[in-house]
Amino acid sequence: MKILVTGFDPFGGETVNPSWMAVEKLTDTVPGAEIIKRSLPVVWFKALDILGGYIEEIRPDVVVMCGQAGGADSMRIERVGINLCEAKIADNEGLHLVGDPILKDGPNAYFSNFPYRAMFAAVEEAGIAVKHSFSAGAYLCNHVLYGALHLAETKYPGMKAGFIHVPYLPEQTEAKPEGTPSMPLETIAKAIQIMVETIAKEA
Ligand code: PCA
Repeated sequence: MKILVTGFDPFGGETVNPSWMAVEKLTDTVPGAEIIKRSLPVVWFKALDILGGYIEEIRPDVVVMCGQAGGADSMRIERVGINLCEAKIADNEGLHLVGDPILKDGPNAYFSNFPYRAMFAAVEEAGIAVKHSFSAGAYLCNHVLYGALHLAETKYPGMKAGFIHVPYLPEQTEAKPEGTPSMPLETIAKAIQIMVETIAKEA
């Protein structure tokens, strides 16, 4: 089995993105699967084009995309991608979208189809905070989740996909309001590693 795992570039004034830092730390193989790691730009439609290119080249069985959710106090397993581009901030190339569809005439939403329940249980068992989430927002993380699930539906039958949101690193919260939650990089990386190992067993 091949599992493609992605993280994002830094965005929104941050100098790092814990999602890519954690993905980079994953092992290259787990029992039953090869892990292929790639980063994606925080740029509307370009991120999807690049992801589509990786999928075409690698032909993964499962796509696990990861991104930063500033303010989250746990790992978040995203269960839904919606057909909407709407954000308070522009992307990394200055494009600001408010209310555009990702795909004109596309379905309103897709559900993640990676083995989220087993992934949740395995991370919880390891003592790491994790939640199911029913909105990945409407910025780039939702964008690639919806896009990957649409590709699975229309072009790569049987491919599974889903999204994992991760908290800030402690160092990112130093200049932010007191109480802004964070998680150490090692913990985030361990949680993603456990989820990927679970996918290799379950998917
Ligand atoms: N988080 C953003 C986009 C890139 C990232 O890491 C999001 O939640 O949409």
